[in-house]
Amino acid sequence: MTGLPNRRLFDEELDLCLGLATDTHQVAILMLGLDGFKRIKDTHGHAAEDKALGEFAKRLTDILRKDGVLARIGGDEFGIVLPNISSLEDPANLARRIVASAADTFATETGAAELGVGIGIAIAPLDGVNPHELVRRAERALYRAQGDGRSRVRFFEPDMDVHVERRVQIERELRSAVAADIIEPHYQPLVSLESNRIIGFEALARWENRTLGNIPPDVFIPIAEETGLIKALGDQLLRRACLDANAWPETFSLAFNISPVQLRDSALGERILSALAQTGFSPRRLEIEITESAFVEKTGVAKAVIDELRQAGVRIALDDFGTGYATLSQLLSFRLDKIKIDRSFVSHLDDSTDSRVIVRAILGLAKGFGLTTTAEGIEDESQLIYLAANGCTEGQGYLFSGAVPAARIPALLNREAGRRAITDDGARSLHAGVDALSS
Ligand code: G
Ligand code: G
Ligand code: MN
Repeated sequence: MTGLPNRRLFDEELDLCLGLATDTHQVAILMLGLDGFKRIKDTHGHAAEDKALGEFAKRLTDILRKDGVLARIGGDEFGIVLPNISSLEDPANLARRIVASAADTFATETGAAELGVGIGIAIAPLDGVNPHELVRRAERALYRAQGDGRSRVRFFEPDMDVHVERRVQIERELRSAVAADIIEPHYQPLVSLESNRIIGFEALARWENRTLGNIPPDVFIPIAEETGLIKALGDQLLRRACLDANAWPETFSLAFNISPVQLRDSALGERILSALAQTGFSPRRLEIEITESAFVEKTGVAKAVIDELRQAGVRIALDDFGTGYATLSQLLSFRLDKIKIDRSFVSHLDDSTDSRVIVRAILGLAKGFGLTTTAEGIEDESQLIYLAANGCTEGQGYLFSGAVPAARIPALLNREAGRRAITDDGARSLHAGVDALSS
């Protein structure tokens, strides 16, 4: 399909080159992995996947010419041997050119696809002379590059061995956790700053693993995305969250996070709506949280999914606002219901004029467009008072509660009701603070 040599030929060539390697005659091995490749099949189908592979192979061949040996190692992995480099700059330059060439979109029958390429580099004899060992080390550097983000390049470093083993272990455990459906949502209360009452919960995935301990979502969600497990995991979490939320007071909303990678799947809207139908949870009570980077994508898939959900009555919240790189016009081309102010601004309300200016600007912007606002990461009373005084409608943070398991929600709601009965109305005490502040 790509017309390139295969793994066996690659190994033979590598053997030949390594036989000549000395301190003054260094050999570089580059392992390349396409970022976002699995998504192409999901979004554009199998034929598109083959076409993109062929196109990528052609771009590589054009760049490399006769300078080195190029092979397709497997699926979406390619290998390059540079037989005689004059300095580490040679492989680094080549890697940069490859990354640049992958940045152009790939044409498919059903539209343009975006790919990136991660590259790991090992040098002989510096990093070893055994071909298997060197390929393994270049692959470890590649793993690390992919863990760093899209289209990254990394040289092998000895300490990578450990991390990669953990990454592989997490991936293996994640597979069985998803198969066994044991990753569960916990719930963090969303509080109305008007009434000072809980009005809903945000679902936050929690995974307690027997051998690895507690693995946070910022670690396992990206791995789930890379491995394609995110589809099954997202479905499981939403279904569970809807079932749990069915036990809450009927006015309570459920906020659920969807990553930009999930939003590249054009069937996502349909799957969310069918989870709602199957669990009998009303779309009007669901709020989907999306970060800015989802709005930058050019493909329009995210927009179509968001439109579909909004049509059904689902609300859309812009998560971690202020930390991304979307332009205002990109954001405004989507219909939104809510902006969540990133906790980095909230945590500096006390000590940074800039944060106060930014927060007030966001609140003004939201008000102008008729959007509700949630301040994230409220940890103390003074932040709460400042936000309420400036018109923020909702809050979330450790001051109220962190995320708790579903089973603890009744107790949390009882505690809230009890506190209200004993200590005077929470809303009144909050508003006393607000009055004091503005007088
Ligand atoms: O819960 P905190 O506990 O550590 O969450 C860390 C990050 O993981 C947050 O950015 C949050 O949005 C994300 N996250 C938590 N749960 C989910 C989930 O179910 N799906 C997705 N896509 N992201 C989640
Ligand atoms: O990106 P998103 O907003 O979905 O992530 C929510 C994250 O914020 C989770 O990791 C959650 O555990 C964390 N979080 C929630 N409340 C607070 C808080 O008051 N302080 C801090 N530091 N983190 C919080
Ligand atoms: Mn969120």
